[in-house]
Amino acid sequence: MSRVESAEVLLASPGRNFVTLRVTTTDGVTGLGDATLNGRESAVAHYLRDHVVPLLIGRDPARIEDTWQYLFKGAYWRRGPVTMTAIAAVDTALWDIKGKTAGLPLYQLLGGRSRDGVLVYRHASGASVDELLDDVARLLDAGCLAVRAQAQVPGIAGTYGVAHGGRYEPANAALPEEQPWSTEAYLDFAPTYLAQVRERFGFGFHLLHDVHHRLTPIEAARFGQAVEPLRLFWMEDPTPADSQEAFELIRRHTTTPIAVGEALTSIWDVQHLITRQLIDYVRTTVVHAGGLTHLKRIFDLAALYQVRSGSHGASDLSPVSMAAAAHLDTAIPNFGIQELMGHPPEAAEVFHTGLRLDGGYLRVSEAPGLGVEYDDAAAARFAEFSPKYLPIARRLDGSVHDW
Ligand code: EZ4
Ligand code: CO
Repeated sequence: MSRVESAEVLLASPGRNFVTLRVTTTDGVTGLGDATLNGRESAVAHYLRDHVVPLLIGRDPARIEDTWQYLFKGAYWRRGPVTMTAIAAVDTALWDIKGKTAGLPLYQLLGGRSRDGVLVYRHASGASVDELLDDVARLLDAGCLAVRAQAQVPGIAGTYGVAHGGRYEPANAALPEEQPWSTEAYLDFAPTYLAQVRERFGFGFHLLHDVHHRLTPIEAARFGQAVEPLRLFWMEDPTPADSQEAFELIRRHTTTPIAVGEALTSIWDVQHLITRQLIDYVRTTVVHAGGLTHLKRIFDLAALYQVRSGSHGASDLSPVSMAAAAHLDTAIPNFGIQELMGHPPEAAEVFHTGLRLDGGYLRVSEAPGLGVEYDDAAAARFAEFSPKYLPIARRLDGSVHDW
């Protein structure tokens, strides 16, 4: 019987830091899993090396669910992003191995194809409204069907989501950059630029916006009401979901759809949001929510309540994650949309994915498993791995705000 022979934690920084787990079986089959936790990468790398890899050696790689339960329940300590990302990396690698062993692309093992392509949304941003409008035009001209729009709030340097020099990479500093925040300025400004996007480009595409945890529930309710005529596809993370009940207040006041979950790691973190129908899209991901096994469990629960998937797909989720997400998105009945931010060009030298962007749709390859190859020679060219932090937000009075 095949056994896990080795598991390597691979660090590379092709344009940004990525942590990858590669599991190899005694049959010589390899599987890949993303283990990148933005700003906290080495915590997961050490968790894997010190506490997980020794448990994998000699295990039956076919026992994916059992391995998930073993790592989750065996840790004793519940959930947490470091643990859940480490479990996700193992889980994804084992699914990759199962697909390669079966000679089938992963979506076939997850129930087969439910759709021809995966609807993706891309990012438009600008330091001014004119710059944002140009960026939206660029994406629509390229055939994009869904666009997330973010603009710099006047006077608020470093507003979340705004690219500088064509690139947006929030974890950019050796120590956290501190950015100012004004809820009042944002609430006055954001609805006006979103309105300008609709005025210029109409309603023939999906328009999204990420509030990025910046509002209280009642402020979020006001924002949602203000943008109702713009028919957003969603407002994302209107308030932190530390208290899931907080969304009841938002929901009482607005029909603007809500998406939550990119920073959450388990089914219990979204249970109340889903079962009380407080959100419309759940943004949990393969890499941070315990892998394909656990994410499918979340999406199956969501399906019972007409909540659709809308997985996080920022540049800090590696191409391995994006491939895994695209396979799951292809298979599940209640897929909604997939974020596709894209990666620095160097990442494509290390990770060869068979993913294809075709108009507004992402398509998986028919290669067995995830269909991703890790190029060790290319990774060696990007071996220098230095810690990078996400920014910190401070209100104008100097106190810390949710970033
Ligand atoms: O801030 O991935 O919707 N996307 C986002 C991201 C997150 C980063 C954090 O690592 O909110 O840009
Ligand atoms: Co977000």
